[in-house]
Amino acid sequence: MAIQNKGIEEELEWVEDPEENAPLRAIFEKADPLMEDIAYAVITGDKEAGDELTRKAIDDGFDVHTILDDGLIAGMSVVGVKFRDNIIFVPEVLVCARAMKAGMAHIDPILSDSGIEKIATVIMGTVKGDLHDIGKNLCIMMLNGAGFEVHDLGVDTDSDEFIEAIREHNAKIVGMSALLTTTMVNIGTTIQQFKEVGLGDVKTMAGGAALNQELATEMGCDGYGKDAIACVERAKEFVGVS
Ligand code: B12
Repeated sequence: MAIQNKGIEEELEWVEDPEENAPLRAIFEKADPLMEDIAYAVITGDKEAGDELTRKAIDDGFDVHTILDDGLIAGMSVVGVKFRDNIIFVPEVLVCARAMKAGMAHIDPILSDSGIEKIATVIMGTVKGDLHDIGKNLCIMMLNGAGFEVHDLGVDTDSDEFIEAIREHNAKIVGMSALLTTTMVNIGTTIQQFKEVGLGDVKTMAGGAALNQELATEMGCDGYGKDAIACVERAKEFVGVS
C-alpha cells in the first residue's frame, strides 16, 4: 500500500541514503495509515497529536508493539537521520522527544502491567554524561512487562549511584544505556568499579545507538541488547528463565 500521509512522503526525502530510506519506507507502506500519522507527530514534534493518536490507536485495538515499532520508533528514526545530517538541531529534537514521550506514556501502563510474580530486580540507568533516556525507558517498560522489578536511576548516572542502588535493592542485574561515543566508555569504567568494590558477580548488560556486541564485550559487559526485546532476553538469560 502506498504511503497515505503526504507529510511522511516529504519527510522521507530527507533520508537520502537508500539503505536507510528503503527499510523505513517498507515500514510505512505495510503499516496502517494511523501509524504513519503517529510517526509524523513525532517527526514534527506535535505533542498533542502524539498523545491523542497513540491513545486512539490503543482504543482501536492496535498492538502496543506495532504502535511502537511502526509509529513512534519509526518516526524517531527519521528524526535521528535529520539530526545527524544537520537538518534539525537539539531544540527541535527535544520537541520531537516530547511528542514521542507523550505517546509512550499511554503504552507504559499496558507494557508494565504484567501482573506476574517478579522474576528478579534490575537496576537501569543512562551512564554518566549522557542525557538520552527514551530507549532506556522503553527497555524498562518491557522489563516491567516481562515480570522484572526495575529501579530506574534516570540519566547521567555515575558508578557510585549504580553501586548504591545495587546494594540497596540487592540486585543481581544492571542495565546501562549509552548513546554517545564519548559516554560509552563510562560503561566500562562502571563495571570496573563494581569489581573494585566487590560487586563483580553482578550481571551487566548495555545498549544504545553507539554500542555493539563487540564494544560491549570489550568493556566487560555480560550482555548486549540492540533493542528492548533483546534487553529482556539478556535479563532472562542472566536468571536462567526462558
Ligand atoms: C532524541 C535524541 C536526543 C535528545 C534526547 C532526549 C531524550 N530525553 O532522550 C536530545 C536533544 C537531548 C539529544 C542531545 C544530544 N545528542 Co542525541 N540523539 C537523539 C536521537 C535523535 C534519538 C535517540 C532515541 O531516542 N532513539 C529512539 C530509541 C527508542 O532508541 P535507542 O535510544 O537506540 O534505544 C534502543 C536501543 O538502543 C536499546 N537500548 C537502549 N538502552 C539500552 C540499555 C540496555 C541495557 C539494553 C540491553 C538495550 C538498550 O533498546 C532501545 C529500545 O529499542 C539519536 C539518533 C539515533 N540514531 O539514535 C541522537 C544521537 C544519539 N545524539 C547524538 C548527539 C551527538 C547528541 C548531542 C551531543 C548533541 C549536541 N551537540 O548537543 C547531545 C548530547 C546530550 C547528552 N549529554 O546526552 C548523536 C550521537 C553520536 C555519537 N556517536 O556519539 C546521535 C546518534 C545523533 C547523530 N547521528 O548525530 N539527543
